[in-house]
Amino acid sequence: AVAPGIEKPLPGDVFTIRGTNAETRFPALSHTGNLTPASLFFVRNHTRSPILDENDWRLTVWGGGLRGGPVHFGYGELRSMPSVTRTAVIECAGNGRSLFTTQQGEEVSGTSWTMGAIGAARWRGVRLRDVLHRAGLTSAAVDVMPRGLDDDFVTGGENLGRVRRPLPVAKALDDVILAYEMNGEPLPYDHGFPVRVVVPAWIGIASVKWVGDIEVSDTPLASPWNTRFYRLFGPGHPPGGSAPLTRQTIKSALELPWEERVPAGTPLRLTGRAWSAAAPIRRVDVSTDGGARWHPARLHDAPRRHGWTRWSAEWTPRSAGPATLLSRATDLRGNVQPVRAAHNTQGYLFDAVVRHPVTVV
Ligand code: MTE
Ligand code: MO
Repeated sequence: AVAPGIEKPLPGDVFTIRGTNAETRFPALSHTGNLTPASLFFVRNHTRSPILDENDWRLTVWGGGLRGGPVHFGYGELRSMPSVTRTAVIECAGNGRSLFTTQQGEEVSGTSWTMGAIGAARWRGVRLRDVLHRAGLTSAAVDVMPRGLDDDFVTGGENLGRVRRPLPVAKALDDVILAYEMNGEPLPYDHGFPVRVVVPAWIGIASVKWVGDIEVSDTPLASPWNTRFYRLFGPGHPPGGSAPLTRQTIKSALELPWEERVPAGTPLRLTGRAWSAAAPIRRVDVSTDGGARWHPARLHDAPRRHGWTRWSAEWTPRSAGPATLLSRATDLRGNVQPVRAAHNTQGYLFDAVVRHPVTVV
C-alpha cells in the first residue's frame, strides 16, 4: 500500500518514494493553504526512503543517561500514549543554497535547492520528553541522539553509518516530538513512516526520519552530521567550522514562477510566504523595482510560532522589459532579511532577500 498523499502529485511536481531529493516548486503552493500537503512536501534523503512495517518496528532507547538497560517502545504503545499536535515547518539547512551562486557569485557544495526545501505541516505524536522519562532518564544525561533506519550513508567511498545527530538534553526535553502523523494522516514513507523526530525551529537534519533508536548519553555525543556537516566553514569561520548549526533563520519567497512573463498594464496580485525560526513574522515589504522603493505587503495569517505566514501585494507592471521583484521579511524580534547571506563553503542558511526575475511584456 502507498502511504496517503504520495500517489497524487500536482502536475509538474516531482515526488519520490524511495528516491533521494525532491523540491517543492513555490508556485504550486499558491493552490494550498497554510499547511503543505504531503504530496507537495519536499523530500531530503541521504540515501533512500525505507519502506517499514509498523508491526515490526520498535524504538529502542538506550545509553548511560538512563537508569537501566535498553527500553523498547512498539508503535501501538506510542500511539496509546498522550499525544500532542503542533504546526511546524521543516526546512533544510541548505534551502536557498543555489542562490549563493546565482545571486552572490559564490561557490558552494551540496544539493542545489532554490527556495523549496521547506514545508509546513501539522505533526501529531508523543513528546520526546515523555518517552525519555518512561525510559528512565537520569540527571546525568547530556546528549540525546536519534538514529534513522535508512541505509548507511556512503560518501566519497567512506561509510558514515546511519543518519544520526545529537540534541542537547535541554532541547530534547523542551518541544521535540516523535511524530506518527502529518496533516492528520499516518506519516508518508518519504517523510519517516512509521515515526520521525520533529525539532521545531531547528535545521531539517535534526528531524531524523524513520527513527529506530535513541542514544541517551552521559557524555557529549558527536556524529558526522554535527562535525563535518551542518557547521559554517570557510573564510570568516573558525578552522574546524562554527559551532554545530541549530536554529533556522528568517526568509521569504514569492509563489511566482522564476522568470515569469507578466503583461504590462494588467493588475497582478503577488503572493508569497515568509517564515522565521526566532519569532512570528511581523511584516513583509515588497519591491517591484529592484529594491529602490518598498511597500508593505498584506499578511494573511495571524502571527504564529513555527509556522509560516502567507502574504500578498498588488502590482501593475508598467513598462516592458526585465524587472526584479523582492520581498523582505521582518519578525517580532526585529530580525530582518539581509541584502547578502554570509558565505560558507557548504552553503547553509541562505537568508538574503531573493531577487526574483520577471519580464514585463
Ligand atoms: N532522517 C534520516 N533518517 N535520513 C535522512 O536522510 N534527512 C534530513 C532529515 N531527516 C534525513 C533525515 C534532512 S537533511 C532534512 S532537511 C529533513 O529530514 C527533510 O525532511 P523531509 O524529507 O520530510 O522533508
Ligand atoms: Mo537538510
